[in-house]
Amino acid sequence: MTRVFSGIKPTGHLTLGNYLGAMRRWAEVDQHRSEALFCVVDLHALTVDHDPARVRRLSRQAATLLLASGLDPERCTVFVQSHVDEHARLSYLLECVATDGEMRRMIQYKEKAAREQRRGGSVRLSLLTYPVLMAADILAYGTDEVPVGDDQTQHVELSRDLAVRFNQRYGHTFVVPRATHPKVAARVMNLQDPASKMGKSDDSGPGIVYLLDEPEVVRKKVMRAVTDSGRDVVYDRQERPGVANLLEILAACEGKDPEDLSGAYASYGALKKDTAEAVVEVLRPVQARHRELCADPAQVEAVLRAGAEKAREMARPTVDAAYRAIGLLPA
Ligand code: AQP
Repeated sequence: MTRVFSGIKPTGHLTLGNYLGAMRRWAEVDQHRSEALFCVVDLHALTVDHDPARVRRLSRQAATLLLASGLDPERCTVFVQSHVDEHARLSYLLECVATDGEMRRMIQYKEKAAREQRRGGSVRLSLLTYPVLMAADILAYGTDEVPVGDDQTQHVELSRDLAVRFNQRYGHTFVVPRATHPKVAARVMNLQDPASKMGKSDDSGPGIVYLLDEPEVVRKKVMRAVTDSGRDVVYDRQERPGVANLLEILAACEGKDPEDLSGAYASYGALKKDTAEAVVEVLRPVQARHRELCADPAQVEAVLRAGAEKAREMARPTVDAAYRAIGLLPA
């Protein structure tokens, strides 16, 4: 059976981008057709300046939202990365295979390092090395497929490169994974700045729809989305990025094609109105389930405990094999 792994980092409140680009597919497709693991990758949230209490709070919220979005612990494994030591154990070995040059070429490193410096902060070493930890997250489980948004393509490529390199040097140990992306909304853009991805660690603002935004807030944000100078509704990501973004969001919510939808609208206003309502409807059941789960935090904790135990058992044989293959004495 295909093995699937993916994660979400508690660096902010989860967004519509996270949902349409990743989480929804995990719940609707991946957990039904594969042996799937989904993880709150909390160690990755420590790579930038952070408030410990906030990371704890956001980790709990992310786990709750994963379940609220439809992940079923009977069908898949849901857990928190730091509860499973194998991730960090394997990460060090992979650092011994990765090179300084390939880490510095990571686009997200360049962007985030520049952002930290603009904010007057220092760049943590972990910001440079976290793609290796991400590779460990993936490779520890013998993962075949990594369902992610577009922005993670380079990181999954690195995982592939490290797996191939390790296998060539030390003998076959890792499955070589591949990224999979949704057909539409693989990169949901910021509603106020359609040149930038809707990212949860961006400074909060009217361009980001959060999964827990009230319907009225969602409507306001979508109605105020930046559109383009033209008047007609055409699907053109290069020339009309604002309208294309709305068409993709609407298409993803309704399971349609953005190009087909463009022909159905004569004005930006009508497109925005339908998009706002479609987003409100997609978020409604997630928010309702989230409220129920918040009333029973012990249930979420029990899922995470059981998930970590299962994940540990799944990861340990591969990580132990990697330790032996690279030349370390068995304990
Ligand atoms: N805008 C997006 N459109 C489509 N997919 C997205 N994802 C994130 N944003 C979008 C996908 O959601 C999964 C989890 O994302 P993440 O937690 O790794 O990253 P993030 O939400 O993008 O959070 P940050 O803190 O703002 O991270 P950076 O700055 O690293 O991008 C992934 O599958 C991701 O592709």
